[in-house]
Amino acid sequence: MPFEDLRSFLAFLEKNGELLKIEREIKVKYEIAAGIRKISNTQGPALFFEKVKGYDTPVVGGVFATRRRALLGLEMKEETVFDEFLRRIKRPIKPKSVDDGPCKEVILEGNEVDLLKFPIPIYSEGDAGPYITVGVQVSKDPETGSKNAGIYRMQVKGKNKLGIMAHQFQDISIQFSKAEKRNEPLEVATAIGLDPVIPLASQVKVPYGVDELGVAGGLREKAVEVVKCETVDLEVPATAEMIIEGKILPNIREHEAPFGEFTGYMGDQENNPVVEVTAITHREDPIHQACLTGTPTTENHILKEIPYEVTLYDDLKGIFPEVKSVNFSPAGGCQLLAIVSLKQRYKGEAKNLILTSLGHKIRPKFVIVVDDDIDVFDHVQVLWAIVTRSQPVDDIIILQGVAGGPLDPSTLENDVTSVMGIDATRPFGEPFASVVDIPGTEGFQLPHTKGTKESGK
Ligand SMILES: Cc1cc2nc3c(=O)[nH]c(=O)nc-3n(C[C@H](O)[C@H](O)[C@H](O)COP(=O)(O)O)c2cc1C
Ligand SMILES: [Mn+2]
Repeated sequence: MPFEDLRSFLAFLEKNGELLKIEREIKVKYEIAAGIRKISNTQGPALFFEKVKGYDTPVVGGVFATRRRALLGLEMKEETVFDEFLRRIKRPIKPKSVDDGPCKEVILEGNEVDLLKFPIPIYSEGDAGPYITVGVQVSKDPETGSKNAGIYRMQVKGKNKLGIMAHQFQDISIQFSKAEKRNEPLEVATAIGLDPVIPLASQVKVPYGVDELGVAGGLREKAVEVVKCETVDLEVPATAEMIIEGKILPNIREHEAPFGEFTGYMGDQENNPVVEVTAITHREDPIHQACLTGTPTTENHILKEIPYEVTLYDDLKGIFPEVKSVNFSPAGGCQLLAIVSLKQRYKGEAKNLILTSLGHKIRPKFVIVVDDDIDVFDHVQVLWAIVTRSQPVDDIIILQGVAGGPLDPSTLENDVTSVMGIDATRPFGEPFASVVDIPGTEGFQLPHTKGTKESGK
């Protein structure tokens, strides 16, 4: 049975030694983030900050800081997660409308709206302010009504004002540009503190127009229950800890960021849209969920890893049926570097795969294709394949002026990048040196040593 909400998942984590309660008073500025950074570096437990100085609401952080916990949230095992995740996202289940839900226990509208009452952390040195980093934004296409859910960070700018940063090629940006052309705001509701499957499902790169909450239903094998908002025409997960309703205002841009980004660098100040908050609804005793972004590996990366890998794999599979596996390395922020293994069927297929991958919705900057005997998750094997199976002059594709590279500090122009593909497969259909093999390695018997299972002691 899937977890119904964040708190049931937290209870499960605590029981299994995966959540640590911190009773002492913690500061909202840097200290929450420092705790999450520490456990991210050590693969430690999620942290529940019971007392945040100056606030009544507790904060949980680092829920997704380890792949182990992402798997626990999905209720899947490492060995089968790829296949199971893929199977389930193929069978989306539409959200189910319900009349009421815990996210409505407290309803604040008009003058009662005050974001500053909540312990929204300041994460990294130099950040422009407090940030909501793991809210799932729900919104609708103003023309077709198709729904979307994604995670786009928001800077708290006042009691009822937020800045929002969505890359121009994200689905919510397509919706917003349609609204803006009509000089209309785009309604948006941000759900914070959700059952763990929803944030992971929001990262599946389905085509524009496909509702990620339906993907979440498929992944949980049970519909996400949704409830109508108070001030906007949207439906949100009913068991959320908190919902922020609002609208992105047309034709307004204000300073947003710097912010410690998923690339591991401080991003520059940008001009980004502004959200006017129209209502906040929450549980009687809400929990704020914090999520760290920064140098790899953080929960930002873990949240994207499996969904991005499975999506690219699935989209490639229809064109390249012998694609074997995909890795989005945390080294590339789980976005900018894709490693794909393929059993080539004909000469040049790996290069076709590079071109398709570089044009994918995820927009990697580097794509490496290796043969199917290489483990894409083992970077020594991958580098070995590059070094020994590719000739730079024949096997490297470089293109300039491609839209992509979001937040990549090496780009000279925002969101415009050069991209590179490396074909590290052996030349197709030609004789090639055989890999060194030592017969009998697997079956070689080591003498039994004290304490090993075989010794029987
Ligand atoms: C923790 C976290 C924070 C994210 N923040 C942003 C962000 O601020 N802006 C953005 O464009 N994408 C951000 N993303 C990535 C998007 O959520 C992701 O690309 C998603 O698939 C977008 O959905 P869409 O394809 O429906 O637009 C974030 C992802 C995670 C896991
Ligand atoms: Mn989408």
